[in-house]
Amino acid sequence: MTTSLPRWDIFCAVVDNFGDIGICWRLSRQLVAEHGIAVRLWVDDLASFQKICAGVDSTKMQQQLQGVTIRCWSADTDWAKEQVADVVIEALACTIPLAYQQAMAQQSSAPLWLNLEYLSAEQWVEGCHALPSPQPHLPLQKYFFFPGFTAATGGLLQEANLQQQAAAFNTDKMAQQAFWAALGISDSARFTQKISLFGYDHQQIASLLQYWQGAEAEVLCLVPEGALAQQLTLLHPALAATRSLTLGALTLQILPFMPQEDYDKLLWACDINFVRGEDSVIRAHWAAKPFIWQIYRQAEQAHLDKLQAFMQRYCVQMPAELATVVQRFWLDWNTDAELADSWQKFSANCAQIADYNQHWRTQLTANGDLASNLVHFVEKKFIMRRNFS
Ligand code: TRH
Repeated sequence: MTTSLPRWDIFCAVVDNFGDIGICWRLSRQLVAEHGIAVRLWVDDLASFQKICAGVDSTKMQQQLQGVTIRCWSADTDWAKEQVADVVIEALACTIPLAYQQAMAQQSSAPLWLNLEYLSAEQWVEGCHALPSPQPHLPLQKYFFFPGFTAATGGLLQEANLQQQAAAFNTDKMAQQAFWAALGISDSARFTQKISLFGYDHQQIASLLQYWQGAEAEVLCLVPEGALAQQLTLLHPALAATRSLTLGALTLQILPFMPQEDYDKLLWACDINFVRGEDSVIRAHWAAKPFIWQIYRQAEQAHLDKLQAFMQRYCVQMPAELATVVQRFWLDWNTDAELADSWQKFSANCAQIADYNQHWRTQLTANGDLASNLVHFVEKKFIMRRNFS
């Protein structure tokens, strides 16, 4: 007897930037590769998708990549012709088309419908994770599934072999050299601090650049193209043409956007990582180097509450003095503050922060990864349904 693979539909609406598609693509690949699930990923912006995955053809309505069926989610999609999946995920607060919702309600066995929520370290998340939410307009329930930093949440996205891959890369000098050479950096060993700088923008970025420029140690600062790279180019117009510039002890280099796998290597290869949004910050956790998070800005400074909640959780087992230093620079990086002074203290404590981050990574890994936690949740719900029908 052949049993068909469970079929999951993941819906991704790209709001802006790359976090939405970054998370959905990572999750889709992992469900296919590690859980043998047939995944259709519906994306409404293939051009953004192509930036993080060069294999995507932005003109195709349907394509297959790394075992995932990628479908262009457009206003013209005829939902009546589409088979409804066994599990339906609406990712990061997107809303799936009403016609598809109605088709779900008409199935003899309704699919399991999940809302994969935004990441937050706030306390209330634990109380809401996995709760059902009845839909007044349809005989269906939707479940909230929250990623998070504790065992009472859905955990964080992490591939099963990621830490082994990172450890292998970190001990393989040839692989590291090849990585730097591919970025056009032939003398990476010359730099005392290699810093990846992925962020939005910062009013006081010049104060940090000036500090690095005048530092005793040689600093290599790698800036992925985007808002922050543009800001640096306004400060140093020569960067527009040369993409690389040396100013005193500082070498600045703008990087082209790279595939997700290579971005992971950048985080492993650097000594300090500035990250942002929702996905790169989690990759920085797994790299376990000192990192600084620039949180996605929200109206009325709502993001600062989320930042505080995360810092409290993250720093809870840190020695108090170290926690003060870390939180000071993180706050300065997320506001308009001048950066040199708090950076100096953060940078001086990097060895201790790196040690702590290893311990923090172990703790988070023990919560299970988000894809596996999702699969277990779904299996449990289907077993319960069978038992009660
Ligand atoms: O791009 P972001 O700012 O995304 C944000 C956040 O997710 C935010 O919460 C969301 O509401 C908003 O988008 C719409 O940052 P984030 O989340 O780190 O996503 C970046 C993705 O891009 C991540 O998957 C890593 C990937 N990436 C590459 O693949 N190559 C690269 O060179 C770089 C720099 C990133």
